[in-house]
Amino acid sequence: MRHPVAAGQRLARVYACGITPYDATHLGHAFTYLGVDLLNRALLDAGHELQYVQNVTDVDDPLLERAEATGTDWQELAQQQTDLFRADMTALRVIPPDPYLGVVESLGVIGDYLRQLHATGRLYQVGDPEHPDWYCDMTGIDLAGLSPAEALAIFAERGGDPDRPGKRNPLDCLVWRMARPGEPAWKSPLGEGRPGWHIECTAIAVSTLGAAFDVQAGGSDLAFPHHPMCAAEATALTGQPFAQSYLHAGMVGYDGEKMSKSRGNLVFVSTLLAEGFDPMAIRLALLAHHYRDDWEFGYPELDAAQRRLDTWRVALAAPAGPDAELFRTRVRKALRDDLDAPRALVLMDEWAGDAGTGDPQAPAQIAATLDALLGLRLAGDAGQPGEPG
Ligand code: 5CA
Ligand code: ZN
Repeated sequence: MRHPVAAGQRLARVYACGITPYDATHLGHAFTYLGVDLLNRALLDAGHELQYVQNVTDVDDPLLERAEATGTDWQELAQQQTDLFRADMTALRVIPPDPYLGVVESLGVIGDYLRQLHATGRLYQVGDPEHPDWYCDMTGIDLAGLSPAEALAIFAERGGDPDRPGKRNPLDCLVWRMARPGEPAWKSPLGEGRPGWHIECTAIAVSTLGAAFDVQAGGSDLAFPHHPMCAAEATALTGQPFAQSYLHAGMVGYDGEKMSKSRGNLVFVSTLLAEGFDPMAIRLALLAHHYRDDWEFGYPELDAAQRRLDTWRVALAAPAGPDAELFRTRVRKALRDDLDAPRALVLMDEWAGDAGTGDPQAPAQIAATLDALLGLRLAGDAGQPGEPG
């Protein structure tokens, strides 16, 4: 869905890398998608029409391994976790993507793009004759500021296989894994199998947003290799740039380490909601950190956010308050400066401190600004996400 504005406004095209649907939605995921949400709200506020697309990695090694380890059907696991993620995002008032596309439902376009990539001579096969998997040559890839040695080490940590014998170049990435017994597989122009990771986002982004779209978003763990690999594939395919800029959210830690599925140190949004935490307090606790910063979660942050919300709610219930227009100008300025939400929250603390006298219209106008720009709905019912302003 596009969010239309006056004719002639420029379209902003945003792609967010979506979850791999197991262990969703932890606070690290939520922090990343709130960063994207701040961007989307700022774009809408600036008068752009917004086209926002997201994938869900509903078939991949880690998902299949989790399903196997827990004796669950992988499709059921993916569906249940995707539903949970969407419900959590709704509770946090994150504007939803449209389309929100799974890999399985995108296999047609992925196969089509692989056929075109093959025609460029970039694809080649590696492995035993029974399962000759397809790789894409990554010559010329942007190393995102890393040295070649660092790039290889990170590639190995994040799903890559630099040491697989037979590859032309250690950084070349798997694009199509040939069928193995017991693994899900689909027909394609390259034979029966399933896609590698990066090609899914290349195909879903290019087919929905076109080449040279505005922003690709995700956590900073996608800054290499995932985003440059998507870009290398897309450029080989279209002859044009892929994303023109990136949003990379900082990593949320817990218990001294990055919150991650493999470490198991996870705090889930759904658990916090079930424990009775106010979704707006969860949102506020996350917004208190700049989207680019790494930080460590602790429960006192939620209590502090709840107290802050309570103070703001009291202030918004006052009969009058300081000038709402000035407040909105300042909040906009903070957000247009690299989405500085923490500064916007301090501005609200200051407004709340002075509430009580002034303009009787101000409290309602302030509530509307908090809602549109920060996604914080503090008055009335919870409302529907996707309706900023
Ligand atoms: N399906 C791929 C992207 S195509 C994937 O990375 N899935 S994920 O489930 O592992 O992560 C979903 C999003 O959450 C990604 O943007 C990832 O960068 C982000 N993310 C994961 N862990 C954290 C964390 N601890 N802090 C902040 N963001 C995180
Ligand atoms: Zn992705």
